[in-house]
Amino acid sequence: MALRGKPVDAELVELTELARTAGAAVADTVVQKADRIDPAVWIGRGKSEAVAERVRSEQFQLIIFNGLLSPTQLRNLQDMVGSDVKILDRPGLILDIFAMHARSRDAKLRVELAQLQYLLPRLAGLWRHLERQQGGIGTRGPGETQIEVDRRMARKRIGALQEQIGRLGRARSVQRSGRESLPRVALVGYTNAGKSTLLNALTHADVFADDHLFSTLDTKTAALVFPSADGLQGPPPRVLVSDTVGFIRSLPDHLFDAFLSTLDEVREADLLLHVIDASNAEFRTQAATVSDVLSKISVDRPVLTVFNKADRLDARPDHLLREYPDSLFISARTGLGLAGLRETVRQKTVAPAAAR
Ligand SMILES: Nc1nc2c(ncn2[C@@H]2O[C@H](COP(=O)(O)OP(=O)(O)OP(=O)(O)O)[C@@H](O)[C@H]2O)c(=O)[nH]1
Ligand SMILES: [Mg+2]
Repeated sequence: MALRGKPVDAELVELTELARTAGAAVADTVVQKADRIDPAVWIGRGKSEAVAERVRSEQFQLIIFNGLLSPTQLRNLQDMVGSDVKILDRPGLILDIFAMHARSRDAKLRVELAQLQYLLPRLAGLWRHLERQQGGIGTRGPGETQIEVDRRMARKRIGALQEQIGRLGRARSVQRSGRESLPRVALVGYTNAGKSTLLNALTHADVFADDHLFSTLDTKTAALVFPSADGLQGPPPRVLVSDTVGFIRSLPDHLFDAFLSTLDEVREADLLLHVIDASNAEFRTQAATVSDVLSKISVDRPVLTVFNKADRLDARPDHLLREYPDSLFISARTGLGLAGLRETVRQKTVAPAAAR
């Protein structure tokens, strides 16, 4: 893995987590001082040569760069390490994880769209590569034509995907409007904060949760049923709770755009639960990333801040209470604080409706 500038440890931890989620074992990490950057290769010239040398001698299979490589940088680096070593930048790595975790047709279409848009400007590099392998006079002409063919096909496919995704989105919105008019709650938060675990704990939905980044690409909605108050007639009050795709710092633009409409649930929610992993040293940066995304997509819904994974801390730190006075402290895993959370959600959703 290659990082640039003065990376905080957290950035290294996160990149390692991403690599692990994608199935890579990290053999070594290289950090480049910010003042020695050669724009042609993203890191320093000397460092890039040293990396290429080590990659060859130790037969590493993959290099991951913690940033966005331009198509030219990618090509230059690829030329240095040779064609059998895979080079990924951070967006490429995240795209790969999304591709791995996409299950539904909808998620698969979205990931394919983002991948094609990411690949389109990089196609020329891929082809140059093949030409070089084949070598020889006469291979260039067909190669160049092939790039044009590929680009045209990619653009056509992008158009078709956008259309299909648009259609699915409209169908979903019709479906949503046909749902019972129950209050809606959406779980938002940084990837791995525990949103899916919390959805399961609150609603007994059977949503997949695990210790990998971006486990959830398909948002699931389930009902949270409150016990009926004594003496009240009729069905017990309920709200609909939706899981969402996790956020991450510098999410690739194409992915952001492709998954944007899945956040409609968030835009239309009556209440957002912002789930924060209290045990993560970087929780403040993570929470800020989430708030930034929410304001970027102009979500202006009431937010309840929920610090999760309390079981990993000894006690609720006083400073958190001061910094986030209205927040709750819970553990989706052990159930700690869930009764209080349910009651707060009830007060902020069904209780006002009943009082009307
Ligand atoms: N110790 C502890 N671990 C938890 C708690 N809640 C969730 N986890 C763990 O944190 C990891 C991530 O949980 P998920 O529910 O998949 O997180 P998520 O926010 O849905 O993640 P993405 O879908 O990847 O964005 C899993 O290994 C959970 O078991 C908790 O309260 N305490
Ligand atoms: Mg999840």
